[in-house]
Amino acid sequence: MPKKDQTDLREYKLLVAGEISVGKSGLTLRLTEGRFIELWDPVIEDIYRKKCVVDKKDVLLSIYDSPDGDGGGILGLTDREILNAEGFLLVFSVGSRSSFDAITSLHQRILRVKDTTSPPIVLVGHKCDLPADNRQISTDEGVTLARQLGCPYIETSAKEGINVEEAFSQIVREIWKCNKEELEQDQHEDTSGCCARCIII
Ligand SMILES: Nc1nc2c(ncn2[C@@H]2O[C@H](COP(=O)(O)OP(=O)(O)OP(=O)(O)O)[C@@H](O)[C@H]2O)c(=O)[nH]1
Ligand SMILES: [Mg+2]
Repeated sequence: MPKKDQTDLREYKLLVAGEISVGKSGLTLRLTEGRFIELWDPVIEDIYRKKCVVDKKDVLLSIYDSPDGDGGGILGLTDREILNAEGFLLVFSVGSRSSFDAITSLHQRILRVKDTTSPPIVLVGHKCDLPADNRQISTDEGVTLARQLGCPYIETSAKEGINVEEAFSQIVREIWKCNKEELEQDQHEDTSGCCARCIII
């Protein structure tokens, strides 16, 4: 059987977004390069591509690691970057209350720009390796916010390699779920509209 080339694979465009310094690049680089980089040049913007297997399916992830633009983090994100993405990892650091507080407005902006009520999103509480006294956000708070946003919650660490692949797998599953719901909705509209199945003889 011929080996599957990267070009045959379905590509998933993902955006890793969150406040400045929450660890967006750390998370992305841990997945794509398998290592933790303590100091990363924050001005570098890039798209990383990585072939992964999600639920036994080969997929190609195109990950946009949002750069430290004007003002950094969320402020540097443009509408075009949001529009280009199919799935979103909304990242806060469990060691930073302000990064957690920033998630709600980021979420609202994504809904507005994408003009949809439920785009594929995973809420990520990053730097879960931090010791308990450095934590500002509990797991319960993360779970509660995710419930409000209607998305899954996962805690990750690039430093210790915790749940990194799982976070990216989860966003692919969310994309699958949304696409399936859209397909079912379209099929329903096709069959329920009065003229949808008219046959002119
Ligand atoms: N403890 C801990 N520190 C981390 C982790 N991931 C990243 N960091 C540290 O957090 C700091 C910021 O990491 P980056 O990955 O550059 O964060 P960023 O969100 O890409 O930052 P900007 O691009 O500047 O907005 C660096 O000092 C990293 O070493 C992690 O999983 N655990
Ligand atoms: Mg970065």
